[in-house]
Amino acid sequence: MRPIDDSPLSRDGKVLILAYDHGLEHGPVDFEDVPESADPERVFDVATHPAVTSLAVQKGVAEAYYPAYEEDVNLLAKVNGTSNLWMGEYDSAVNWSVEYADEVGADSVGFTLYGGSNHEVEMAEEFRDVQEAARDHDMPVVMWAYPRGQGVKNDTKSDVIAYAARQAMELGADIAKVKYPGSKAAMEHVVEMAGPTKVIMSGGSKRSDREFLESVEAVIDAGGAGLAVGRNIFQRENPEYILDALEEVIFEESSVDTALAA
Ligand code: FBP
Repeated sequence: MRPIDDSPLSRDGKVLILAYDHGLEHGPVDFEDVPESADPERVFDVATHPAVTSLAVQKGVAEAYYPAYEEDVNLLAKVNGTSNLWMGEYDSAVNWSVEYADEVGADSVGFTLYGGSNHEVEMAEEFRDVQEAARDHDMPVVMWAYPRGQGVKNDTKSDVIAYAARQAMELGADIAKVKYPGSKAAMEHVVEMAGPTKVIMSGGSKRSDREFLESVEAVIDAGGAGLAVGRNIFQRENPEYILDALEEVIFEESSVDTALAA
């Protein structure tokens, strides 16, 4: 395991990754509510907020926009990803190598593993190559640990999420990004199963400020390291407001009431 505390991915051991690969994963539908969010420049500007420890994007967005932001934004190269235009068992293409991500300026890498998919074995082998290359380049590895596919009946069950976090640890991820298992107690179990691998919550679809922040507070209280979030930031008209509140909850360990009152 590579300690992340001294890496650009974290601030004081905590993590807030702004994820912006939705144009590939979901398509333009995710930009409909706030049309300016289709412009990567707007999201790179948002990523300069001090609460954001890293911005996760795909290769094409990194190549086109990162050169103007390399002084102000830490780059997480999301090395695999796919559209939802096709049908079939869950899988994801590896779109750029760790070596190339390093050339583009990435500080860390991210990889989605669909445990339970009929393609899990091939994906785990691809993850091996990514994880070992990342070690060679001294880059922390974040696994989007998303059990999905024919082998998984319910991907929101806390046992399944705990298994995903454990799988991330056993395969050598430094951070496991998992769905919120529904309660602080369930999250504590997930964190325990991940051992030395840090656990962060996946943001999910847009929710009210309070509901979203309360889930983040529960993650921090349970020993989680933070959050990787996309829609709950860029689908808001005022992303800075929710980032200010997240800064309070994640880095200052303030309550949601304090964060919302600030
Ligand atoms: P969100 O906070 O918007 O959920 O973003 C996190 C993320 O993992 C993105 O990196 C990815 O594009 C998306 O969620 C995948 O969402 P889904 O759960 O629909 O596959």
